Amino acid sequence: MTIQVTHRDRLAIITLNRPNRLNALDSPTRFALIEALDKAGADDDIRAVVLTGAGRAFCVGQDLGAAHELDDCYATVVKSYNPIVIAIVEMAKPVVAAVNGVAAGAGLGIVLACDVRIAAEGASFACGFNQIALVPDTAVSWFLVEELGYGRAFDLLTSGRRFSSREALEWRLLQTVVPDTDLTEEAERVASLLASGPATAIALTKRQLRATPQATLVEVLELEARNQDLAARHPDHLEGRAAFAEKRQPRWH
Ligand code: T3D
Repeated sequence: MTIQVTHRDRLAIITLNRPNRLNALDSPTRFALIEALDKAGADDDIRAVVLTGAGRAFCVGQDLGAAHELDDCYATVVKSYNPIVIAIVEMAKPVVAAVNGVAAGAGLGIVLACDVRIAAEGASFACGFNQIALVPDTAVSWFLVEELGYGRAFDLLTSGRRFSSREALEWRLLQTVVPDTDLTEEAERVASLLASGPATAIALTKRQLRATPQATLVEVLELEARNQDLAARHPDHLEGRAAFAEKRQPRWH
């Protein structure tokens, strides 16, 4: 199984599982990942997802050994890379990247698509694409410019420079860096915390934040108003207010 899924409490833990290929993505692995993400998104018992890699890498992007997949890059990207990004960003649940090792190429894009990014101290990152005369895909261009601005994005992409977890944290590509041995526990702790939160409000917040970069201020104000209306009508809001008034922890639906 190139993608392994385990369920723990209300978490789906999705592991890229080709450790002897540094979790490089071949076509079956990409489609299995899309399926695992879609299933987690549709499963009402799952409230948050952790995405990680087996072995010493998180994911080194396209399996360069599967050369035939590069014959029709447009189809490969549109049919199997883009849907991975879309499955993560459109999932109405938080997705936590637990970056256990090197993330390169599309592997970097997958990390950047996640809502929370936690990395092991020993993990590292590289863009990769230009070094084999390809261009960034898997939304790497979008996320790097969004998060770092044009200049640093251009430098990282064209130089191919490998950068550390510490640098990624400093540049705010990551939320947390932890000792290697603490990664799983920390990622699952953060995911569990999110899973125990008010699911609808968190899902609407995610949708709202994801829409913001493309929208005008006026559009964001309208979206906020509409989502606030939805959230305010949800039983979780009544519970939140009651818990606040009674000075107790809320019990979310
Ligand atoms: O249509 C389409 O498919 C287009 C889509 C493109 C999406 C993409 O993701 S393109 C970008 C593809 N990825 C890369 O270009 C990254 C290539 N790898 C590297 O730059 C380096 O390997 C790393 C920086 C990731 C890690 O370096 P290091 O020093 O830790 O390991 P290494 O020695 O370079 O690699 C170890 C082994 O993994 C090595 O195999 P060997 O010699 O031990 O048999 C290496 O060939 C293999 N490996 C690394 N990356 C890939 C890979 N094998 C297949 N595919 C890879 N992407």
